Amino acid sequence: MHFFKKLFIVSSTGILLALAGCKSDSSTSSTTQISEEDLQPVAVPKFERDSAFVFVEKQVAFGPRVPNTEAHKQCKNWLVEKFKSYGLKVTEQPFQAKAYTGKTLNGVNIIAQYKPEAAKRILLAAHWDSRHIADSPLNVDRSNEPILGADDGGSGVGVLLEIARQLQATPADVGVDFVLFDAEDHGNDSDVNPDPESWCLGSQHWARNLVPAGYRPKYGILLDMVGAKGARFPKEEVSMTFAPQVMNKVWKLGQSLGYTNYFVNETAGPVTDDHYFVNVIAKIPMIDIIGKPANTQTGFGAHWHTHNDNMDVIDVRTLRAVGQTMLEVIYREAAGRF
Ligand code: AHN
Ligand code: ZN
Repeated sequence: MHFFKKLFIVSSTGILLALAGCKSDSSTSSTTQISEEDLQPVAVPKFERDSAFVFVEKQVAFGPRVPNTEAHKQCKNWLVEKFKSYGLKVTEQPFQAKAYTGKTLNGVNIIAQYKPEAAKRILLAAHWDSRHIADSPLNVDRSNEPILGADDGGSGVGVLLEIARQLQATPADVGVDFVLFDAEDHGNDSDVNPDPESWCLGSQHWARNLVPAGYRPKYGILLDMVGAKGARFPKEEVSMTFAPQVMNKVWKLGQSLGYTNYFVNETAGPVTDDHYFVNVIAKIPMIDIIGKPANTQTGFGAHWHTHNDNMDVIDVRTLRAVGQTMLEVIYREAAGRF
């Protein structure tokens, strides 16, 4: 009897709840080996998709966030103040890096810590800069002008800000470090001379100069292009190489919440994104949730690195699918159930 009861408990939520109700029966006996704690459902706050949308809109309103520009500086100040207003400990990590163009970029990584004293920590990241040119083959005009990057940059940051807001409203027993990388998108996209190291200059700097020093989270999750209408997130290869368990758990959680059109069980080739350098240089296992539709000319959405990457491509349902899944990860991690 004992054996069967246990089997039922782990296999059916309905029966689990029914048994949990029979408290007088089991409180003194050893019929169940599942602790009271395991029976508690994890309470996860609701991700407010409209709030995340407004955070994307606000970034875009500054104009393109290209290093060495006034819009970049203004947006940085706003991001820092926003995180501070949610009670986080914010550190700016300024750096200089030489771009492939020969220009010296003045970058700033932004680190915002929730419960900096907590031992158990996770890393959530996105890039906050936007691309200096619209060099996709699909772009039609003004190719040498910077893009707004509503999806490419803005979306991930918008989702993270909303998560920070939720953490202040509903405390979680886990440390969360938000890292906004700068100068991710100032790389060389030429086919003739592909240069992976020209991308992700902020994350390369951070990975070599960790803030906080000696930082060792359990794992990291990078959000890149997580706001476009109809986005698909295949399991990207760098993520699957360095942190397959995290990847599979996050995808399962997203699917369990009903976001099956977004978190698809497909694989995609490797992307040189911030998580690559965090994995390779800092040796922190990190995955990338990145919008990557199947069978497109560029490998990314049609708006990628074009002037169409503006608020018109942003869909609150996509922001919510990612944001709610991230909240599920955080509050489950806090309950020791991720
Ligand atoms: C390259 O195109 C080499 N990496 C794509 C990383 C990226 C750019 N993510 C957003 N913009
Ligand atoms: Zn980009």
